[in-house]
Order: sequence, then C-alpha cells, then structure tokens
Amino acid sequence: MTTQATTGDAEARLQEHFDATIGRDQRIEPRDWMPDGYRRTLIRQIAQHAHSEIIGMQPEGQWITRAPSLRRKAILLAKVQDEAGHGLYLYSAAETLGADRAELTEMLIDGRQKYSSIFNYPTLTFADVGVIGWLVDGAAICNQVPLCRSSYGPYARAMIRICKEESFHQRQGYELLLTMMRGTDAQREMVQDAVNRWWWPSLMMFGPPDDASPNSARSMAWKIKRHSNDELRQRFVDMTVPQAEKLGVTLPDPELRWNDERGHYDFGAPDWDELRRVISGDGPCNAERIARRRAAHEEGAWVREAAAAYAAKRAAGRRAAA
Ligand code: FAQ
Repeated sequence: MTTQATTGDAEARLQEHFDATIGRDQRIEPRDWMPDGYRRTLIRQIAQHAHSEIIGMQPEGQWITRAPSLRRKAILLAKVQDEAGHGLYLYSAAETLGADRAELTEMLIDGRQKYSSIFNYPTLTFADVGVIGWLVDGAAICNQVPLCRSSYGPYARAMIRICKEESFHQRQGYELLLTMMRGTDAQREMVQDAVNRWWWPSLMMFGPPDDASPNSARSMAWKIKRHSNDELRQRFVDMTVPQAEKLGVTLPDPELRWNDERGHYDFGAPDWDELRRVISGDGPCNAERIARRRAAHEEGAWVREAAAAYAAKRAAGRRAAA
C-alpha cells in the first residue's frame, strides 16, 4: 500500500468519525479532527458574532452619559459591559479553533470580516435604548438559543451564558418601553418613532432569505445552525406581535396579519437591497462604527504592550527562581 493511500484511508476514517459524532448529536471539541470547511465556517460565524457584540456596544453606549436617571444609567452600563463580556467569550471560542484574536480584530477594522448589519443604524433618542433591548436583543435571543445546541462545544457552551444575559437585556428594554408608554404623549411618540425605525433592520438581522443564503445548507448539515434564517425570522415575528399589542405600539408593516391556516403571522418582505448595502459597508453608520473601533484599538495599544511586558517580566522571574 502506498503512503498516499494510507493517508487517504486515515482521513476517510477521521471524516467518518466526525460525521458519526454529528449524526449522534454529540459535540465536536477543539482537539477533535474536523474538516477544514467546518473549522473555517465556525471561525467566520463566531468572529462575526464576536465583532457584533463589540461594535454593538457603540449605539447604546452613546446614551450612558445621557441616561435620564441613575437607575437607567446603572442598567445601561451593566448591559453594555455584558456585551463586552460576550465579545470576549466568543473571541476565546474562536481561539480554540486556532484563530488569533489580534488578527481577527485587524480583519474587522480593515473591513475583511463582517459584523451584524443592525449596529449600523443611529440611536436618535433614549427610546432607542428600550427598542434595541426589546427588538434587537429579542431577535438575538431567537437566533442564539438554538446555538446553545450548536455542534461545536466551546461555541455552544459560550452561548448558554450569553443567552441568559440577553434575556435580562430584553426585559430591561421592554420594561423601559412600558414605562415610557405610561408617560406623556411625547414619550409615546418617541417609542413609536423608534419602533418604526428599528423594526425592519431587526428582521434583517436574521440574514438573507433562505433561497439567497449561501451558507445555510452546509451549516445546518454540520448542525452549527439549527434553523434556517427564515424559520427564525418567523419565530421572532410570532413572538413579538403580541408584545407590541400589549405595549400599545404599531409595527410598521401593512401586510402583518395572523394566518389561521399557517398558524403564524404573515408579514411583508424587508428591503433586501438595503441589507446588501449595509452589509457591504454603505449603511448610515458603518464608517463611524469602524472609525470608533479603530481608534479604541489604537488607544489601547499601550495597555496591550504593558500587559505583555508584565507577563514577560513575571515569566523571567519564575525562570530565575526555578
Ligand atoms: N449582518 O449565508 P448567510 C447581538 C452575511 S449579536 C451582516 O445566511 P450565515 C447581541 C453572512 O455573514 C448579533 N452580515 O450566512 C447584541 C454571509 O457573509 P460571508 C450577531 C450578515 O452565516 C444585542 C452572508 O451575509 N449575531 O445582536 C447578516 O449562514 C444588542 C450570507 O448570509 C450573530 O452573529 C447580517 N444581519 O447566517 C449586542 C449570531 N446576515 O461571511 C448589542 C450568529 C448575513 O459568507 C446590542 N450568526 N450576513 O461573507 C448567525 O446565526 C449567522 O451567521 C447569521 C447569518 C444568521 C447572522
């Protein structure tokens, strides 16, 4: 038998073992063999997810100094800090696949890697903070709860804590909106205006429609994704409509109505050209978000250098003592 044939046989056995593990709904762990495409897909999705959490600190972060009370400021600070934490768990999960966190950050600020379209829209009033919690975190929960059963262990485990925290984020947003809706006419108008602006971008968070989603079939076969983009979008609409009714706001979609036969709400199509534009860098705030992230990275260079110098000094001290 040639060496080439032996290597081929070994690889086929590894692939078989991988397929069987996925087939049994068991987890793939960092030291397990995995196909290159599986590794690449995970790095792409986890990095995009991590970048989204970090860039996602900006729209609400802008309201921390302008929060209307100490209570609202404390809640908002905690939420934005949680998002930093989510970014860090996710970068760590990407590192278990061999990705380098510094390189991932470089790829984000050079525009070589994506982050969620939703964070390229401006936050014009404090009602936007509530609506982001309700709709954006609500959409994130719909998308991410199934990821707790993703086939890659470190990603699935990171998602458990992230989802628990997102759930607090969603409730704080809804509670803020309930409070504003019990306030003045001007406050109710602010809430409705924010809902009008964020509804369609929230639906776009789930990605392109299934027939235009190049990665879904592969990711679902690998059980990285458990549901298609359209399935999750429908689940979000079904969950959100009754919440909007309770809140007393109108969702800006004339086609939205209950369909008895399907047992779901029918709804209009988002503007997919807008999603394409925002993803390709041409949304209302893309340039501002990346410029801010780049500046923060550059301003933090001295901290990274100091931490590396301190670690080297401690390692030298340990070597000298040994
Ligand atoms: N924005 O073939 P598909 C959060 C890209 S975290 C930008 O369907 P896939 C917490 C996609 O990457 C929000 N790009 O792709 C929070 C692909 O491009 P590529 C982030 C998008 O991966 C709340 C191409 O289009 N969540 O909100 C978007 O199978 C409040 C084709 O698309 C996650 O990342 C988009 N909306 O499905 C923080 C969850 N949609 O790479 C602060 C994990 C698609 O081939 C405040 N990710 N693209 O060049 C996922 O579940 C999936 O990656 C999808 C996309 C569903 C986002």
